[in-house]
Amino acid sequence: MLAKNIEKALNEQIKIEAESSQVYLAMASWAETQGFEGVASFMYKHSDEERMHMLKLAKFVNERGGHAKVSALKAPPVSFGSFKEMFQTLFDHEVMVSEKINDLVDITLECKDYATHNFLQWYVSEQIEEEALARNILDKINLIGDDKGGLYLFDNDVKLLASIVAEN
Ligand code: OFO
Repeated sequence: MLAKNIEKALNEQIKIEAESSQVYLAMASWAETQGFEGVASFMYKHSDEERMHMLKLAKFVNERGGHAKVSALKAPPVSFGSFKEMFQTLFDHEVMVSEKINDLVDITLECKDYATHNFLQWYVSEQIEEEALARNILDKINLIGDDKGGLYLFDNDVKLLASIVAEN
């Protein structure tokens, strides 16, 4: 059975994952309108993954006798300036999510809720991968700058990355 404070904290994380999905969906749509098919498909997939993270949490909360809440979400931005800014936003967002997951892990230890602690380890590992991926893309785009040819090749690269992410 989940303690009330853990249920509340998990519900806050459910909202964060849902908002992440929305942000990446907005990024996908913006990239698509800019003609960057690879970046768009990467972001659509990333948005789906965040929804999966949200559902995994919701199912866990309900299985443990709590109630997963579906909250109103903050609307994400409509446009993102440049691809460099967009990937910086993505990276910063993932760092924020990692901090929230770490806070959650802290609470489970304080409350000696080892089942939730164990469940959250999946998210801890996932965040290591997501931060590394975002950092990797950001490094690439920082190298390219505003070079149009470079951005075209980058888009193709990211498209490949999206298909690899989809297979896993
Ligand atoms: Fe990208 O974050 Fe979910 O967990």
